[in-house]
Amino acid sequence: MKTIQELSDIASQVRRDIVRMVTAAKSGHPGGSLSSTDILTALFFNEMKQDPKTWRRDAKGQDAFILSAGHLAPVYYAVLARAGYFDPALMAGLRKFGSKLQGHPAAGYIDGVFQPSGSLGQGLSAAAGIALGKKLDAEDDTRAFALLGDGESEEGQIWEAAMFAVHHKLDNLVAMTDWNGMQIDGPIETVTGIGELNEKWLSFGWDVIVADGHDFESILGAFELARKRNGKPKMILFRTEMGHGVDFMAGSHSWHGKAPSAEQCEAALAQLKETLGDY
Ligand SMILES: Cc1ncc(C[n+]2csc(CCOP(=O)(O)OP(=O)(O)O)c2C)c(N)n1
Repeated sequence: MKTIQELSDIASQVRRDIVRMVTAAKSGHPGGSLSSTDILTALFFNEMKQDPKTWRRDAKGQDAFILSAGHLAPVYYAVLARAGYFDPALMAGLRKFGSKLQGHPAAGYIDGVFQPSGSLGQGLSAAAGIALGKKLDAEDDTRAFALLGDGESEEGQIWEAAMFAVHHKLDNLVAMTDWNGMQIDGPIETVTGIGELNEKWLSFGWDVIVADGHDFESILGAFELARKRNGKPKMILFRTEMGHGVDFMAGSHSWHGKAPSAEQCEAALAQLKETLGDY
């Protein structure tokens, strides 16, 4: 278990990794990666039962995580690398031809990836399938997690999975939403309003927890609540800020899928503490 300070230090390094990777690739998705950094850092370093040394793609005997919002690959790769799933040097190859780190996660290239993603809306269904499999196998001590975007939640398949998970009483399923209020074309409410997400998930029969996705006490508290099973799948709605940690990216959808220039990269890195060494 990491302390709050340690988690915060790792998250700072992960944010540096994201900025450097996307700058080097000259493309990618920094905004949502930076908004979900604290969530995934806390998840991988303190919450999930998963060990890089014994990781198995069939998810048996360990927790599973599906990045449903597959465009958030930069944060996923950085957290996996820093947690010991693969050599951090691989991060330099993001989006390059032949690299194991494609622009959206591909399964079978690096440990830690159970399911390819990038086509929005599918990952919650995959996580629900894993959770149901664990129930059928009577594997009670491990769970399935999925991270969704709030823009992604405009996809119909999300709500099919929501009904499926309640129907099968998948209380071993923990979904999380990076609720940054932005998506590719602008604020969610101006693209296709999703309204009060908490009311929606509640009305679908889920156990809903709302937390601050940039406060580790709040994130860990939400995970603790989610651990208490009560017969329902859990949705943790994490309030976040697009581009969090880099002042000129913060709060703007324009950084959804755009690479910083070399100068912008330096300016961003200067705002982020280096703790583990750049790859
Ligand atoms: C099925 C599908 N439709 C459209 C896209 C293109 N797309 C990629 S990311 C994105 C917006 C997602 O918004 P959100 O989930 O809020 O992510 P964020 O902007 O916070 O990174 C869209 C429309 C896609 N990847 N898959």
